[in-house]
Amino acid sequence: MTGLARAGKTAFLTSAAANLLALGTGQSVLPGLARRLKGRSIRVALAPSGASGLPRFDHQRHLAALTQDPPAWPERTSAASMLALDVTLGRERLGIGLPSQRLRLELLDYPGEWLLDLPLLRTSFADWSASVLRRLDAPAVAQHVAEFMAFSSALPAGAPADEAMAATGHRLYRAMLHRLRDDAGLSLLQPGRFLMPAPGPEPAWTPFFPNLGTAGLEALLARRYAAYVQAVQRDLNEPMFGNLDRIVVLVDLLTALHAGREAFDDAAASVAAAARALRWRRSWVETAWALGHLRRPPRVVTRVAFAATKADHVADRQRGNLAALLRNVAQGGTGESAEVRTSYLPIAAVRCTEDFVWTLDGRPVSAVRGRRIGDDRMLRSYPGEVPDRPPDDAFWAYPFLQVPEFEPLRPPDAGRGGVPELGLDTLLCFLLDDFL
Ligand SMILES: Nc1nc2c(ncn2[C@@H]2O[C@H](COP(=O)(O)OP(=O)(O)OP(=O)(O)O)[C@@H](O)[C@H]2O)c(=O)[nH]1
Ligand SMILES: [Mg+2]
Repeated sequence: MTGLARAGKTAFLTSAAANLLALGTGQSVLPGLARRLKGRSIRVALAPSGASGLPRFDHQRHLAALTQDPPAWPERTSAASMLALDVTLGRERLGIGLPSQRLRLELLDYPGEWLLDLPLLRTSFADWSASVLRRLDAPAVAQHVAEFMAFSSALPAGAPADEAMAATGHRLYRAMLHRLRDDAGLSLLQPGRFLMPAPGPEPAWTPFFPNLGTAGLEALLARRYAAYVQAVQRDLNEPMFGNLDRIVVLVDLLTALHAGREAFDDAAASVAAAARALRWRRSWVETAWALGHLRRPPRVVTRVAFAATKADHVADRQRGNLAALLRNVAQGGTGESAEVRTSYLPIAAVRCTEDFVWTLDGRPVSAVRGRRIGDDRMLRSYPGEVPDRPPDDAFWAYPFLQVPEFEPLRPPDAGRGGVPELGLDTLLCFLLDDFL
């Protein structure tokens, strides 16, 4: 499961675990999945993450945030983690006497920033530098990139391989990436590990930055870039990424629509890049196996779900457009084929609002209402029309009014009764279809 910063990954895992655990205790949650069980019993238990070197997803702590009074959101996450569930299905009535069916469901919280590193595997340092510097040369980001760009343009073409210079450029570039993400709301930011470092100490080759030149400094930066790309490649061989057989990509398009045209175009470019990376990951992994670079045969990704998150910000009748927008933005996604099934869904893993009809200027509109974090009163919200394709000028004349931070609906029975969701049920049915 992957998604850019703030896309809703932690909320998704917390809700998926809570709802599956509740289903296992006979609560009436996940109705679609329950129907697919056709009367079979289901048991679900949190499993230790086994021999994996990854930190375990702290389900209890995240659920505790949602169930406190008033409910709060889980904290930001700064590393990959793994949630593991053991699922046991009883046999259907006709299968009495047959052994039950068991599944270890491992959900990896894979930072979206790292997904955006995959395209680097096929990009040289010179090409990467040229494309980054071109993108930074836009008026919309000028205020955020000024310091790095001043440094970059002052570098003499024949700069020697100087460690201090590499370190200064790196520091400025990295600070700029943080500003572009946190202040400008951009997401197509590379390399991803500058924003979301891999666990463990920072490797010595880390200090590099995009640069166009021909001399010693350039060669040093290019060598470090190559070492970075090699590390990305090596990780594909790790259980972390090499062993996936289905992928969920979470995308917060509504916030991007609110943030404005530049931020939206950038988010769209990130989703398209991620979808492309997933498309050729298959051929890449297969080639690596054929060439003997992998220790064991690769798993094949059979299902990819693109989910537009926080869909409870808009009313039901707009959510179809939201899914269509995501499909268009992913530009055909991973490509439909016999082996890979792709789906586009609107979801709210942790539902905060209910739909209602609001009369605005004498006309009824489908709106939502919920509590804003830290405010007792109900807030009514109609952010605007969700476009079904990347919006045109007319839309940007009136971008989304608001995407407030809502308070989660209170989960029944301190979370033991599941977490109110929207569309998560459908998504889980899609992912687990063959098992069910
Ligand atoms: N309305 C609504 N808001 C949501 C939902 N899921 C997440 N959010 C909002 O989005 C924020 C980010 O959600 P997280 O689950 O922490 O996102 P993340 O991808 O884990 O974020 P990082 O770990 O910081 O990268 C939350 O704090 C909520 O404000 C949802 O289903 N509905
Ligand atoms: Mg998180």
